[in-house]
Amino acid sequence: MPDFGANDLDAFWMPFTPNRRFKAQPRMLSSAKDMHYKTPDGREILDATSGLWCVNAGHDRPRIREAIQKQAAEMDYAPCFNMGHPLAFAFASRLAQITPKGLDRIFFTNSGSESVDTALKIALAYQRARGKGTKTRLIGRERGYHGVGFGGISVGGIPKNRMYFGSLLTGVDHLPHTHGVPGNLFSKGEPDHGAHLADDLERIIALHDASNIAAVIVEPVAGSTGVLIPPQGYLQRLRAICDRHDILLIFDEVITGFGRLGTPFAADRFGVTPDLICMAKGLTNAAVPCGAVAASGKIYDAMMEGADAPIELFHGYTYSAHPLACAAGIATLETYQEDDLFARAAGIEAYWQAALHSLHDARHVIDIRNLGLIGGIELQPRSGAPTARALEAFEAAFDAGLLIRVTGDIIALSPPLILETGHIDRIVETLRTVLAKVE
Ligand code: PXG
Repeated sequence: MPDFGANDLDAFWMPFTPNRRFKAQPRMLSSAKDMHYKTPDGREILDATSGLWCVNAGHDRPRIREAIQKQAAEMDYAPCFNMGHPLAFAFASRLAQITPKGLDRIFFTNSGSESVDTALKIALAYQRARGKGTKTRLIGRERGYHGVGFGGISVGGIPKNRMYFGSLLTGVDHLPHTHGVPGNLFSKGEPDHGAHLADDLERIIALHDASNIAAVIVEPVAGSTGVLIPPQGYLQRLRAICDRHDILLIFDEVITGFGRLGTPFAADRFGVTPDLICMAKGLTNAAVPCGAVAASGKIYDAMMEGADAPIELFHGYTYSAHPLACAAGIATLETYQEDDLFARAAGIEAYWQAALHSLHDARHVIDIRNLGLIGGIELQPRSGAPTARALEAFEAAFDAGLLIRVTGDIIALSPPLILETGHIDRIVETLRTVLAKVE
């Protein structure tokens, strides 16, 4: 095992990790620049996952680093409860310039999970503020990932993320997920079939009545569950049904925001405007933890006008609009703009798609799907040992100098938007070699 100096591996209880397996054979990252990490023993690792879908502009961007350093020297922290600091307002205004039209009220959080719980709470409080207090039910989707707060796992649909944690929120229903529709295997971009799955929302509404339903929340493209691309027309149909029944639509864009699909938000790519957008990750290029919820003016105004107390929303975090996060966030948005990174992602999407689909005949591969700079490669699970094959592929890829992400038996890829065709070639070649080797 490499020498980690004074480090002992026992104390750190690692998140979403098989701790004992990892600690028997640790994989460490010690520095990062642009498209690459470095290990403590100096090996370069090509980052095909933007960390965890978050370092969209690539690692260690000077503008972002310098903004954080400057802010740390100027003011480390300031409260935002009944106080303000200029960067918080500047960051919100800046962000509101790239959110979809009308979604220009920004509530800051520190993570995607907090953004989700914030959006759900805003949805409930909004319904009440406008005199529709019976609208309390929430609708998520099977296989959805909305972080790890109790709200998020309640509307989420990944069984293992829910089953250990008690009774969760009551009053939640789930739409069916959109995967496995006949004719959709190896789809390039949005699959042709499956828009009708949105109609299940009508069934849930018929059961509970719209007068009891506050909001529907979905990831426009489901990421963590293994890259599920929405069928053509599906999100448009969800929006139409929500409109028809006066139900809020929340897009969880923690992964799809900030250029991942070649547009600022998935809402732009699909031409569907939700009422609330959850974001995090690429918001600050992950350099400082930060999340946000963008709400429509309609929601904000109703909350201001309908409030029955001077504080209109009893919600917030010590670190909402933390000065370092605001500094990092403004510099991140400037970096995206200066380097035109969203358009860059759109420009390289066709090459990415063709390269990924060239793996259709690689060993173990049973499906490939893609949109924007996202890719999913599904492997045939090993008989009697689901997830083992993908985990071994992950470990073998790391040994071969490539960082990928696996979930179940699916490889999920989401490289920084700065990547070049040569990086794509390396990703695909390494994967082919790794898949040939893994049993
Ligand atoms: N919503 C979505 C859609 C996410 O993808 C969260 C909420 C929660 O964000 P925080 O910041 O609380 O983790 C996420 C997070 C993976 C992976 O490998 C994905 C996430 C987190 C960790 C790993 O797929 N997404």
